[in-house]
Amino acid sequence: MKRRHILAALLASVSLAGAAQACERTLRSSDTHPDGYPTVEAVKAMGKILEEKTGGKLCIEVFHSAQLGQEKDTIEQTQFGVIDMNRVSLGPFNNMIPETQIPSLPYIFRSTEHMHKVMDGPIGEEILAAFSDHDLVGLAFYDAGSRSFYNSQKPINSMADLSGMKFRVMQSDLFVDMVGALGANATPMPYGEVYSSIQTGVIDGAENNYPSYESSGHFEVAKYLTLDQHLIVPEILAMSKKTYDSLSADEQAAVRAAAKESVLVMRDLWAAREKASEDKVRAAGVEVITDIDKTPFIEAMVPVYQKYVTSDKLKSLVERIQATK
Ligand code: BDP
Repeated sequence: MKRRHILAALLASVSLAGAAQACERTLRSSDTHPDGYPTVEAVKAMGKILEEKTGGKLCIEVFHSAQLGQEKDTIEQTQFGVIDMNRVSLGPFNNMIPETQIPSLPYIFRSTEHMHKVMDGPIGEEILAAFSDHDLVGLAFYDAGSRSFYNSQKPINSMADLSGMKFRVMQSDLFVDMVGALGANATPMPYGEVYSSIQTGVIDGAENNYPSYESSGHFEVAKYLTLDQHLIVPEILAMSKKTYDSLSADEQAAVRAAAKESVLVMRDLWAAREKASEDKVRAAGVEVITDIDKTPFIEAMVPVYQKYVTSDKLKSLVERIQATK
């Protein structure tokens, strides 16, 4: 039995070495989510497409489960070229790249279809291009469903119920103000600290989509979910500019095309996972409040828009998004 294990381990290492050798260069990509999560699988799919397009020259290895660090740190490392690629929410870019604040505005998108229409078109390209001033190359947007509040204390049936409660948000001033405008208190912190912070009562809850709420285990410690759907923030797949500049023009084109192709893979995986995650948390006894009047939430966001949508450029982005049918 023991010898079999050793043999299996040996064979695995040989085949791993074989796979690595087949590629001239393996790009390292970071993701906070666990193996099997749609974003992780989509970047793996991109890797396969890229390997094919470059005749085996370029591959991607996805370091999932925050192996390379929490998002803010991995973003910096990607800017420095220590990490080649990163799949992150747009949220942690908000304080650095003003354009990313616009698709991160609460209730800016009417639906996921509306978000797709906007981000697949010229507005999406404009926002991707904004990354190039920050040592990054924006490659594609991925889905992240809609984000809603969950907590350990009580069912939230109206905006008034949020009053005085403490919620974790991503590290973005915009989200701190969003929660404040709803009458609650926001605590920005890395994703990896949320579970224990809810468990120990440092915060009452957080906000996220079904797949993250489920895969992070947050549903185990925060059993009340209210589908107010305040955010539909897309995710970004970005490459370090240093890495990108080190590629030939053909390879750069292959990277861009492979990233775009992986978006379609991602959308299928996402739809299936959203449903599976919802089923899992409901089966675990989570109380899901679906009947919630969003009008007061939307109205409360006026000062947030006023604070963040300041320049002509940002105003025009908002107007164009709202005018997209
Ligand atoms: C998830 C995003 C992930 C973020 C996380 C968060 O996919 O990139 O790190 O939310 O709330 O939905 O920090």
